[in-house]
Amino acid sequence: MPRKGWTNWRGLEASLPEHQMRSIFKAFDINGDGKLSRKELKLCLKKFGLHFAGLRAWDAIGHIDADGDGMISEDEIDELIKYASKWGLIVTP
Ligand SMILES: [Ca+2]
Ligand SMILES: [Ca+2]
Repeated sequence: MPRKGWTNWRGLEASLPEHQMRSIFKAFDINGDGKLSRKELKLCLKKFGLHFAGLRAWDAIGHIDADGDGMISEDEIDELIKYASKWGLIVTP
């Protein structure tokens, strides 16, 4: 898991390249099933220093989860990365 540059990041005037954002999301697949559950996403958003991580995770999955399994699969991570801008996380190409 990457340790530098984002651990204490609060989303203020900070940005992450897309590939790094993706690897962070993947690192939070704690049970290794290849998908992010709401619980895993919540932990990830907390790590980003976001408030209301649980609500945000709920909201994001509601919008992004295309196949309705309640989790963010690898395909859906692309949408999650786009969604991150709504939380003030700046993603650069
Ligand atoms: Ca998982
Ligand atoms: Ca899904």
